[in-house]
Amino acid sequence: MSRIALTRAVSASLVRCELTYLERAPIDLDRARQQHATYESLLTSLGWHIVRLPTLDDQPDAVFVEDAAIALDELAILAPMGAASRAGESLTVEEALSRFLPVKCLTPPATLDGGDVLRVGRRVFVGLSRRTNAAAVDQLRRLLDPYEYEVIPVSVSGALHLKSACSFVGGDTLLANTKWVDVRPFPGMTILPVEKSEAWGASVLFLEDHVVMASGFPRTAHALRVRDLSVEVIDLSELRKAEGGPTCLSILLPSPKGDGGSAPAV
Ligand code: CIR
Repeated sequence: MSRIALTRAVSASLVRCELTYLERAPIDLDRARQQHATYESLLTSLGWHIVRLPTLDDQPDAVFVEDAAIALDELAILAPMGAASRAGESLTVEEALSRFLPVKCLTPPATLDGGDVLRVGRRVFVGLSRRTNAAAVDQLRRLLDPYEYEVIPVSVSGALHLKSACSFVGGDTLLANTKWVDVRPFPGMTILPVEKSEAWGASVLFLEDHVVMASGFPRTAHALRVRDLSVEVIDLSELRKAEGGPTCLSILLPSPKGDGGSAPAV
């Protein structure tokens, strides 16, 4: 049985996206759409069933669906997004998620982007970034305590989100740009550092035996392949100009109970 990935088409207004660390560069919208289609096809070929959220042409960053919510095994969580300009994305995400999972919401003053949430088993690491605050960590901890998740804050600086700076890549391994993320909250994990020349390479989408990564990081790809991971490299040049990466283009729903699968890191 396929697993479900929520995605959303590239908005016509993508060129007006939020930018925090990158200078604005011309984005080729057609190419962005082709790259997004390739991403969706790749997920499909890896056994994911794509459920498309409604297109929101007046929401520039709406293609980066991961930021609007977190999907865990037992529930999904929506939060006020860290960028006020993105608030209009949440409703359609909530509607779609509620078809699959109970949905709970964080409330102001909490702000949280899903890109700051990295789940490894029952541990939920939450990046404290420009988008996600300590109030979100507190609320999330209270919400998830009954489900026996441990919520662990992690300092992020120099990167937009926690998952711009590090990714779980299976076993006990964290691929990380250690300049952007404090790895002390990950005791017991093996840190696989990216090279200085591949600062953005630490953002990869781990799908159990496959890793999806953007092109342009050959050393990181090699380091993952020698760990016996099957690395799928795709061109995300236009979406990267909007500070997006491979994780932010989908919300991966947990596997239905009983199919023998386990949830990926999200
Ligand atoms: C933003 O600044 O919100 C978008 N331009 C990029 C969001 C990328 N999200 C992610 O990596 N999780």
